[in-house]
Amino acid sequence: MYWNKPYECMPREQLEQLQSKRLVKLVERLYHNVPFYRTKLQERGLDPHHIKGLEDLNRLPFTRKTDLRDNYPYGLFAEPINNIVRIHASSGTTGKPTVVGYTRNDLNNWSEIAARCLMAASATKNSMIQNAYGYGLFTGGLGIHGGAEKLGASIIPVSSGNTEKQLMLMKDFHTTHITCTPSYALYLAESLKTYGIAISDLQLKAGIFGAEPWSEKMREEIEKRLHIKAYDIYGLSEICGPGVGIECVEQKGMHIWEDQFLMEIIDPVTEESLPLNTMGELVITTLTKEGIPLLRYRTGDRTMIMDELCPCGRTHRKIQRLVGRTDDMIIVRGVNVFPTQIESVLISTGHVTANYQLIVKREGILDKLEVRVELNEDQAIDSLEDLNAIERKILQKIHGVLGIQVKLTLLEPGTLQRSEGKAQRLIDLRNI
Ligand code: DLL
Repeated sequence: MYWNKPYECMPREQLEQLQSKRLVKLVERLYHNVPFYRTKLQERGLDPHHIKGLEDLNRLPFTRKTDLRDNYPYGLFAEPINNIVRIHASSGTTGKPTVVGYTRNDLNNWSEIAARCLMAASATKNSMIQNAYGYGLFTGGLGIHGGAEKLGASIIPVSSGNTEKQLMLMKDFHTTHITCTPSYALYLAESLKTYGIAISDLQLKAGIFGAEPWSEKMREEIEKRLHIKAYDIYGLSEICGPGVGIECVEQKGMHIWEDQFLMEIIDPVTEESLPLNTMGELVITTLTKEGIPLLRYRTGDRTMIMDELCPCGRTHRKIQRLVGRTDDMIIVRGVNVFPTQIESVLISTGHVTANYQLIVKREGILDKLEVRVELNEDQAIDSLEDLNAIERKILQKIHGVLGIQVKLTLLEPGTLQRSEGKAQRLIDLRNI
């Protein structure tokens, strides 16, 4: 089912014409309204009439997260502040947050795509959506909220945290859809037993999970434990929060709403554009944003644009499930690994949970990795030999699949701290 069929199923030729037209207008506006972009374009000898359409995309400059920081707080805004009706910000681990501003039209467009997402992930006007993404400067809560209201579904704006209350509401309010991070979804599943709630007490049908990398194995785990369909949703605050893209019922890649976002995949080192079906860094140009439109924003997210028509009928291209962020990549003896790859292997052994943490240290020029993971609750261990055997088996599997040697620490169930939002999987002690 579609929220906006004419747009979601627009023939590709027409979609690309629309993108071209919007790109030309965008460059014109940025040139006139944002000194940062005017300078960048002038440095390349460009003014707006040089940009005729998609074919000129390659000539345009990239934007990086540091550009937002350097122009903190409002330097990249393309509208006067009195036209900005909402501010969001993402808190980096260090320093100043990245600040974004939305005009009234931006909020309308955002709720439009969030509504498309919710519907693509099986929600309808009749759904009861429990929104456990954080409300506040983080875009998760209010982004989903706007979409659900537009859709006409019933929304429970519970925000993140307070697990006991989440489960009580889920049961008493007959929640059909839950929205939160995948790691928190797993924690909710784990906590059912603690609070004496049975799956049969719930009417949950689906979950819409994103904001952090997760693996296909993690999806299987969540679906199995909560008896739901788990859909992957993508977004980032610099571009507009949740709703940039979503999986449809096919659950094979996320459609990116290409009438609003122009995507490219580049080689993060050479910055060259890469063809479809090739892994690289996702770069996004916002085509409709007024408050803070961005040209060729380097997301740092690793994925590929899939070259295939989706049976669901949507014509907007899909990206593959995100492997992770370029900055989360660990190089262990020359092998590049992402936390999600380790997650997949761990879950597939059947002995441990998806509660894990990776600790990476640098010794000389080598990264050393410690994998800390909790054993399954029902894992029978009668002796030290049993434990050693499990450890050997997991280490072999990690080596077999990923080709890396790690230190493995098996923990009692419930040892690692649970997160209510984004889980911190990687503890990087490398100081680089
Ligand atoms: O996490 C927005 C969001 C909220 C998305 C709710 C989905 C659901 P930021 O805090 O700015 O915004 O973080 C954005 O999170 O660049 C990715 O690295 C990561 N991320 C977001 N969605 C996914 C996903 C929100 N589905 C950063 N899979 C992005 C993997 C994701 N990583």
